[in-house]
Amino acid sequence: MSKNVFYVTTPIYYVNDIPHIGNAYTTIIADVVARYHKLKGEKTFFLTGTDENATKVANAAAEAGMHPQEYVDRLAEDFKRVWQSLGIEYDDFIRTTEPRHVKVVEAVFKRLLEQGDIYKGKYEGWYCVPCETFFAENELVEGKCPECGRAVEWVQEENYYFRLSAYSDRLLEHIESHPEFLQPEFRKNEVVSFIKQGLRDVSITRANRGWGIPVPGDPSKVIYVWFDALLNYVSAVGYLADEEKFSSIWPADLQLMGKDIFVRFHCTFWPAMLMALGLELPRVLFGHGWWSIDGEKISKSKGNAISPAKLAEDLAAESGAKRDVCLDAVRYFMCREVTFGADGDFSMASFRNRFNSDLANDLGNLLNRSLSMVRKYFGGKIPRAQACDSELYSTIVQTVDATEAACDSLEFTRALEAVWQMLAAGNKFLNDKQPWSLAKQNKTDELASVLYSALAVTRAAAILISPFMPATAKEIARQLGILDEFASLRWNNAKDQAPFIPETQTFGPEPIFPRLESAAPADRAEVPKVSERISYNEFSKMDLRIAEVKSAEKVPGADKLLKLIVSLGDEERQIVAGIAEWYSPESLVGRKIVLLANLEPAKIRGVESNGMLLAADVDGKAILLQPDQDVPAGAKIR
Ligand code: ME8
Repeated sequence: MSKNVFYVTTPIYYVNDIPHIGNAYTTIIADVVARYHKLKGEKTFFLTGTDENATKVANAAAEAGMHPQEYVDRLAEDFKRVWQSLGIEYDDFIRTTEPRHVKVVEAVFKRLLEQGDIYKGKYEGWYCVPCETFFAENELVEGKCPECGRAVEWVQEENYYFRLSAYSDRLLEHIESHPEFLQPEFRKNEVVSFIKQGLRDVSITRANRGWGIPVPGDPSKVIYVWFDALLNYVSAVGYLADEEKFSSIWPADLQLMGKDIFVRFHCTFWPAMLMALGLELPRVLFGHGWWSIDGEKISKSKGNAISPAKLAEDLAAESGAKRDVCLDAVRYFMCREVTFGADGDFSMASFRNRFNSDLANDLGNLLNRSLSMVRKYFGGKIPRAQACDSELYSTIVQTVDATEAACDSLEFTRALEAVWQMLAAGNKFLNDKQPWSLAKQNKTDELASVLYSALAVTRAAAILISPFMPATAKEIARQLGILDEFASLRWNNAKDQAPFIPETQTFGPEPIFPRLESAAPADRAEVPKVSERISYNEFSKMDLRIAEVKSAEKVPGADKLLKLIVSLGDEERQIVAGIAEWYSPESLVGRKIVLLANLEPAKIRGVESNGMLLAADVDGKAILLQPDQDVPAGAKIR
């Protein structure tokens, strides 16, 4: 049988603590990728699991006063439970203490020993237990571990070695001839220079202290945890046990991990092991960036690790949204906030802001507005129309293609941005077509077509976001009255031009993401004193207008600034606004704002600004003002 399955993996996590948003990140991304490929109708296999044979796991068990086996059994269940609560749909969960894995590790060890890729030698050197890594003297930084800065131990042992040094040239050749192999590009360079520095053979056994996989025929030693752990990627899919399964799945299409274990382990040691076994190498190894929390490293000792499940629970209690939808908000935030590959920071302020602006506003508003008008004007039944408005339809088609291209190249931020641009186009479409006026003028056919089209955008969005936010997608489908068929829809169904059966009963609208108060009352700064009085004459010098945002983009090199083109009805002009921290450019397009229109022009960071956008200031955060009803651009504010 030949390979016909898209295979994606996460690292197998050490079971020395329960998962935090860092481990959750890799697992969420893998889940998004697997769901995306499934949605495209491909067979997929998504593997995660736990790394249980490490010294640090045994140490954590000792600290908890438990036998290591009892301890890992318990924590592996905790991991499974957390993944389940995060909506992670893995196909298999491998534990390295399972016999199916141990057998493969033993067999591989024996085989590589026989063929000379493993040999016995004396090891003397430094070992870092928390990182489970050997270091040469010159790799230490001030005598400490170069990775984590903690103390290292001097180890003197008769050990078995893996002949890594023999693979340098082949590794470099493979990297060069497979440009997709190591991603992102900037980390590839790190790998190449690491290999070019010269690879040393790796000691792959340690003294047996009662935990780990014993060396076959030499039980005084256990197999080094990384040699053991990396093999999970093949042992889980039938290597040496079920050749048919194995050849339908291996090689992996995408192996995901953090940058901490990219260069040395996954891009050097792992491919060399596979080469020694005569197995194909994975198609892509991706080393993503590191999450911090409020600018600080996530650490057990600081106690700042955020549990994604707890975060969602708190959010559900506060907002009244369903718990699984709140988990989707966490998934959304992590995929949207940072470019995949780069480091990111998790702050509650930016999380809450995305919840309100992207989810409650952009996504929620389009659904709520469209469905409430369907209820008001058509008794809640999908109105009769031939198809989606043709201009809006071409936006949908372009969005599906752009989102697909972005997902294929693992640019999840860009994928979600594309969907949010489509939502903005949907909201703008309603603003432009003014269905409420059509209703007043009894233009029923046109009204039906406008609402049908707006709903078509929400349906397309539901399909495209379903890998990222599965519960939300289903909830949108439920409110649209298409829940039954939704499970059988595929990616390309987002391009259906006549996606609804007219007269289908819709439900709600029920706000999926009720807005959060922007800051907890206790945190709120004092209300500033009202300034000195001015005369009406002075006030009337200010020409305040409603303006509509036509386009928005970041000002290069200025994190806080956005450049907007706004319409005042009969003229368009450019303004610069310091709101980039709180509003994404695409969330603004189509939105009405309040503008001080006769402020003298100024250059801000070299960019011309012709007017000033007004916003409420809450603890230094800008919150835009929006008219209560639809108001034409250019309307005067007095
Ligand atoms: O290294 N930001 O397991 P581990 C982003 N058992 N990702 C993070 C993160 C953070 N702050 N913290 C953790 C091991 N991760 C080995 C792997 S694989 C054969 C063996 C994620 O429990 C990221 O994917 O230390 C990182 O590589 C992984 O968790 C490390 O998990």
